[in-house]
Amino acid sequence: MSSIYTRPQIPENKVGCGKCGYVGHLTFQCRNFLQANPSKAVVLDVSSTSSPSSDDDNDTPLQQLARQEINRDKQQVQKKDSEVKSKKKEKSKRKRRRSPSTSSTSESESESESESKHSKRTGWSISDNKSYFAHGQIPGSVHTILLAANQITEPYWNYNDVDLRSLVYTSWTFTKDFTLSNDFLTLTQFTLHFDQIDTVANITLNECFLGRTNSMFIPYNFNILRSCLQSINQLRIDFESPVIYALNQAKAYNDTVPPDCPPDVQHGECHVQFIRKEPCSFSWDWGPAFAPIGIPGDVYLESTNNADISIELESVNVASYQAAGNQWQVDVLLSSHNDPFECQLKFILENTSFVYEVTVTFDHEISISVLIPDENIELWWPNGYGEQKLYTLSIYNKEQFIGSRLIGFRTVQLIQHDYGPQINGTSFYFLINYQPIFIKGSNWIPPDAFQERVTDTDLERLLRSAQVASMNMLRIWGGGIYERNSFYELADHLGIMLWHDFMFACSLYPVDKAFLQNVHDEIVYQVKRLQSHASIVLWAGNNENEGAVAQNWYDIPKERMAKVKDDYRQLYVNTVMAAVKEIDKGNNRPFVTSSPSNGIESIKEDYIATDPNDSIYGDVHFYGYGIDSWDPRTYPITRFLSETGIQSLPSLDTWKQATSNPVDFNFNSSFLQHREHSNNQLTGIMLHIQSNLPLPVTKDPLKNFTQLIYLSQINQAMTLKSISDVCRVHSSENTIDPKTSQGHTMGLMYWQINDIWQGPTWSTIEYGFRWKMAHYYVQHMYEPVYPIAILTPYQANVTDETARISLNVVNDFAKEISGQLTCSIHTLDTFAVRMSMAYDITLGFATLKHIVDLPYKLLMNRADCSNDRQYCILHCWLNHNHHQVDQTLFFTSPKAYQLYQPNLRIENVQQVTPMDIVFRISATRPALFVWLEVSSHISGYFSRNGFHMFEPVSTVTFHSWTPITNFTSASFALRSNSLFDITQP
Ligand code: BMA
Repeated sequence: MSSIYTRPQIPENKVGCGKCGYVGHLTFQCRNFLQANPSKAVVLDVSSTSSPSSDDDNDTPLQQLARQEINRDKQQVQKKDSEVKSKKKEKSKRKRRRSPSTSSTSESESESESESKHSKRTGWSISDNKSYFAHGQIPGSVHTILLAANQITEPYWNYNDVDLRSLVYTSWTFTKDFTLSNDFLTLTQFTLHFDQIDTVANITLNECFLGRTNSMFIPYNFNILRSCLQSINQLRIDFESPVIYALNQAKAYNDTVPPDCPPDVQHGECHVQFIRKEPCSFSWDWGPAFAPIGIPGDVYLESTNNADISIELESVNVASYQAAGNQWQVDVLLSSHNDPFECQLKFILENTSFVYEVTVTFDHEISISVLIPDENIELWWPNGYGEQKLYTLSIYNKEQFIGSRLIGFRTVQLIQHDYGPQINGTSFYFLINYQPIFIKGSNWIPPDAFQERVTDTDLERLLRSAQVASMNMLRIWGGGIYERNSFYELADHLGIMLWHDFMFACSLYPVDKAFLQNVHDEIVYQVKRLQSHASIVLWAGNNENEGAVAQNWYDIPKERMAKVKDDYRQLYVNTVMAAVKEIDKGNNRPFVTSSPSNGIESIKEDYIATDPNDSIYGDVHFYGYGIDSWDPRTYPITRFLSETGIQSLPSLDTWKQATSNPVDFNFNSSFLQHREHSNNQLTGIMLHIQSNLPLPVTKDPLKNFTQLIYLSQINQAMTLKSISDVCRVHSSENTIDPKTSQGHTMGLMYWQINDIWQGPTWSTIEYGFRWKMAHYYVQHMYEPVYPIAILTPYQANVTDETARISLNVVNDFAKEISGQLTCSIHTLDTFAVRMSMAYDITLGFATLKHIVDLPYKLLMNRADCSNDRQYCILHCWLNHNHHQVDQTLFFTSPKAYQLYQPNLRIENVQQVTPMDIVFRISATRPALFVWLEVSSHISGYFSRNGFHMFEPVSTVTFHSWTPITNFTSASFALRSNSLFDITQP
């Protein structure tokens, strides 16, 4: 197998639909039908997990959260119960809508389908009309259906990402045979509904051509003539190759739209900007190009009587808080296919006394502003700042239930103010419920190349991993997908705010009429679907495209730049932003055109700032690969750092999910290079390791590989910690340097929390949910009350009279805290402390407090470290409210330290709850970067990991995601190592 990948030649004669293939915006064409409330339906296939608009609550995140005893008080739990009940109510309504009633039963297959989920999902056939034919189930795609039918091996196995590529260079036909009852067929209107279809396909039912799809980001509804339906039917979906479609669209376009292709190292596909499909499905610098073809969502056929009155709930938006009246304006959008009629609407905020009734004349669409007094509600707060109170708003027409949404009440302001005449730039921070929030977060990418493989449990594990690491925001990055409803519900419940990009990334885009209309429909649909979520606090037009235009990443000739800039504004200002403003009214959700951007300064510069990455405006993306990433001086001091990070390798257990070939388990293997999708990163990882850490000396290749994995993870962990410390220590307005105007950093979202597959990437959680060392460091560096120790200059010489160690504490809590900070100087040969100092501290809300500047030379003298500074380490403990947070400051790189055998031992391993294992770890000498691992079949996380031991005993808990049955120490297979092991053969 070669690691050099050459993009296969696509045969020229395989021409897709070309420019004329676009047949309009079907969602709008069928709009009234979409809103109809049909009395009969045949569910062709329904997923409770994969559809973006699936409301099935068999296994809702709510219930999972309840089951897993998330820390909520009793009242909150009761609230959830009532939410679940209210969801059930909506579900039962939907059931009535989509399932055949007993009296109007369709025949055999469709009847049993509507009753049994499993059978519902089966019964599809797929074929490329050449080599493959398989039966399968929906939600599914070519790859996952062929895998289940044993016709291909696991797509993530080995080099399958390229070996299976030809699967998406060809067209595929999906068919489904089904029967319909006479009763079903007696109604007057019929609609075929796809929640999601990926992506370009012609839809035919029996002999009738229904229409065409060309966006995975909008649902499709097709009106069906009665004459097209029979008792025995066949639905046929002819998919085009997305790769060939994109190529043909690019060819037919009257301009070049760079970049044509991703860099070769990504083994990817070209022209992804010409298809409204997950951009990273054509490859990214951390992910494969599977370019899936299939149906990731629900498909169903509905029949209804045109004359029946029906009202659909389109969207709910907590639009604004009216301070003058102490009330909240909640906009509710309803629609109906019926001719104008009068109705009595009732709005109930469940579990409160709030009810609002109004009589209106309904003419197809109506927007009602419901005013809810403050006294009826409690606020929704981000994680760490208070509870996530959520309320179900139910809407009725007389006594008939129309729909409900789970909403939260919070105000959002993005504050961009001047600092006065002496300071340049503007601030960039979030006020939630009028309180400034320091944003601690990360960037989110799709958790799998095949959406149908992602379960709600998977999403919950990832989002819980963010929550327990004190994160309060994730950025849904613009190269991925709009996630399914349950993702946003989880974020609402966990207090994870979302910075939501629209799905445009790292590219110019076409701006022809059809493309812009498609984008408009997408934004309208997605904003309506998502705007009820309290967690979404900001929309962003795209990822990095302002920067791409402003700084001419694609070497566009000067004379073409004006057109490129106009096109940029046409897409993100006149189309995306205009659609958002049309739907998301009020003032509770700011919009920025790009990330990074200079915020209001970008607007002043007609949406394309000279340098959209300017550190004194808006948000910044920063990657500094050629420098010592542990050195805080490496990092710009920004107002808000929305992307930054460094790669590491996933664990050996994770690699074993992708290969079993022993030669692959090598840092220089072809396989590793194949999975590295970013130029020179592997060399970079090695250089970074060499700058700060000892290199393995073992001759055992597997041990060497495992140790390099460990070292790469230490490097990533320490890098993120340095970045975070720089951000948090500049989090106050007082830190602004009058010379540079830099300071007042109010947020960090490192790149990236999760992985799409097994590879060397920037993620802190591996594919399969294992936390890398960096995620433990994130959990630590995002502690709400956190001590920071910085030596200036970095790694100062011990004779430097000017060098200082500054001790600082940040408090994110919405209350004053007091406690004690104790700092000791340690060496690695003994647990005996050389010297200690303690400070009583009191901190107000959201404060950064500088505790003391210690003269470094004097301190080193006193601690007797002057001659052997490389053996001394500062270790601090902050005790507050029965909670301890530590902080370690190396005076030089760990590779310079003499390491001693710490004789780590694991003792007293005990299962204390079905999911928690507690144990003690002991050492005879201090140990650095103590790393704990358990058997690969157990998935969960430790209470701490990658830590330093400055005491002989430490107690650690392992929290498993699922109950561990038949627990034994042997099956748990707990093991530990530390930096000392690297120095051993
Ligand atoms: C940023 C992101 C991604 C990319 C990451 C790592 O620029 O927006 O496009 O994957 O850097 O290179």
